[in-house]
Amino acid sequence: MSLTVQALSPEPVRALPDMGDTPRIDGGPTIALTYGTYDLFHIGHVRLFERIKQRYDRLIVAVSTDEFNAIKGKKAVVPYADRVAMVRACRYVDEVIPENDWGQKESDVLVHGVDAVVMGSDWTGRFDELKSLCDVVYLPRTEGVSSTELKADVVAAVSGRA
Ligand code: C2G
Repeated sequence: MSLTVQALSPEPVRALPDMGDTPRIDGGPTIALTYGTYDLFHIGHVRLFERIKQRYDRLIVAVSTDEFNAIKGKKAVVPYADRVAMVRACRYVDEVIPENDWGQKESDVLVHGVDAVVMGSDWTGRFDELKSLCDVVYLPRTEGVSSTELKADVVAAVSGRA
């Protein structure tokens, strides 16, 4: 009877679903990735980052460029460079990358060794195609605040309707 040693194929390293505090098999920091425009940076954005960092060791934030927002049919009040600076200044954020198109997510996950893509609940289901590569987590939005509402409040205030 000959004993042959068969090389085991290395399993992809990633954390268990939504239990971000579970250490990675390679012992490295667990990594989360999230996407957004972050226009008129507000408490809803901060609370999302805070909750992600309660679950994962590192947070990478992909900020939509002005060109990509045009593709999304959105126009941010705050220019891209300033939105990046404000997101980067948030203590929960470890790295900022640009979001240039809808199709970059799979390569972002692979290039950055992401354990989980985390989005607010208004995106529920829309990132599920990534589940073959990493965990996909949707967290409840912070109620009562949004960039759109803030814009409407400013317009109302300026036009004396507030
Ligand atoms: N968010 C939240 N609570 C709010 C407002 C926003 O948790 N009150 C979350 C959203 O759910 C999202 C993130 O903050 O996960 C960023 O929101 P937006 O800046 O509005 O992002 P959006 O323009 O929807 O871009 O490819 C995905 C897109 O880039 C998402």
